[in-house]
Amino acid sequence: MNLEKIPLDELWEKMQDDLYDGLADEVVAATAETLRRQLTPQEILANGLIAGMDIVGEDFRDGILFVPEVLMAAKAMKAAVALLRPLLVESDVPKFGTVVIGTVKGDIHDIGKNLVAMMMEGAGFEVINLGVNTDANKFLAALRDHNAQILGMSALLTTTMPYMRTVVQALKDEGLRDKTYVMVGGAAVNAAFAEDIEADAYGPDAATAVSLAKWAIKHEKRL
Ligand code: B1M
Repeated sequence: MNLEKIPLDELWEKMQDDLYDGLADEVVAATAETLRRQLTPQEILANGLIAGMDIVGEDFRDGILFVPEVLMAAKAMKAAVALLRPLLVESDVPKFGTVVIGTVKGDIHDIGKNLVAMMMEGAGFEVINLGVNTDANKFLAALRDHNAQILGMSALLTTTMPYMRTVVQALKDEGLRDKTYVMVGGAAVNAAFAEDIEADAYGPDAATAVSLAKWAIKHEKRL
C-alpha cells in the first residue's frame, strides 16, 4: 500500500488498527510516513500509538484480547517508539539534573515509563532508567550512586501502586526523603493517591512529568 497517498485521518486509523493487530512492520512504516509528513513525536504518540494502545487496553479489560495479543501490540508499539527515540532524546541543553526512574516491584509495564525517560533525556536530564519490577533497595542505591535529585516511579496496576508508599517510607527511613523530589505516574495512579503517599508530584502524562521535573529543579525543590 502506498502510504504517501493516504489522508492523515485514515493513516491514524491504520496505525491504530495495525497496532491492535500487533503488526510491527506496518506500524513502523506508518510511523515513518507520519514523520515524513513532519508531524511531531507528540502528535504521533497521541493520535496514533497511544490512541491505538488505549483501544487495546479496553478490549483487554473486556476479555476480547488476551495477554499474547497485547504483548504483540506492545512489541509493535516499542518498535515504533524506537523510531521516535532520536527525536525525543535529542537535546542541546546541557545536563542539569539527574532522574532515577523505574516501574515498581511486581509490575512489568514499561512503555509509558520509557516514554517519560526519553522525554526527560530530551529535556536535558541525565536519566538512570532502572527498568521494571524495581524494589526500594534498587531505587535507593541508584539515588545515592548517581546523586540524583528526582525519583520517578511508574505503576500500571492497582496491585502494584501501593508499593510506591513502601519506597517513600524507605526514603524517609534512610534519610533521603528531604533531598529527593518524588514523582509518580502510570495508568493506575492519580493525584489523590500521590498526595496520600506523600509524593511531591503526579504526572498524568510524559510531557507533564517533564514540566514538573524542570519546575522542581528550577525552584530547587528538595535538592
Ligand atoms: Co497490562 N494491564 N497487565 N499488560 N496493560 C493494564 C495496565 C490494564 C489497565 C488493562 C485493562 O484491564 N484495561 C490492567 C490493569 C488493571 C488494574 O490494575 N486496574 C492490566 C492487567 C490486569 C495486566 C495483567 C495483570 C494481566 C494478566 O496477566 N492477567 C498483567 C500484569 C503483569 C505485571 O505487570 N505483573 C499485564 C500484562 C501486560 C503485558 C505484559 C501483556 C503488556 C505490557 C507490555 C510492556 O509494557 N512491555 C500490557 C499492556 C500493554 C497493557 C495496556 C493494554 C497498555 C499499557 C501501555 O503501555 N499504555 C494497559 C491498558 C491501559 O493502560 N489502558 C494494561 C501506553 C502507555 C504510553 O501508557 O503506561 O499509562 P502508560 O503511560 C503514560 C502515562 O500513564 C504516564 O506517561 C505515559 C505517556 O503519556 N506515565 C507517567 C507512566 N509512567 C509515568 C511516570 C511518571 C509520570 C507519568 O512519573 C515518574
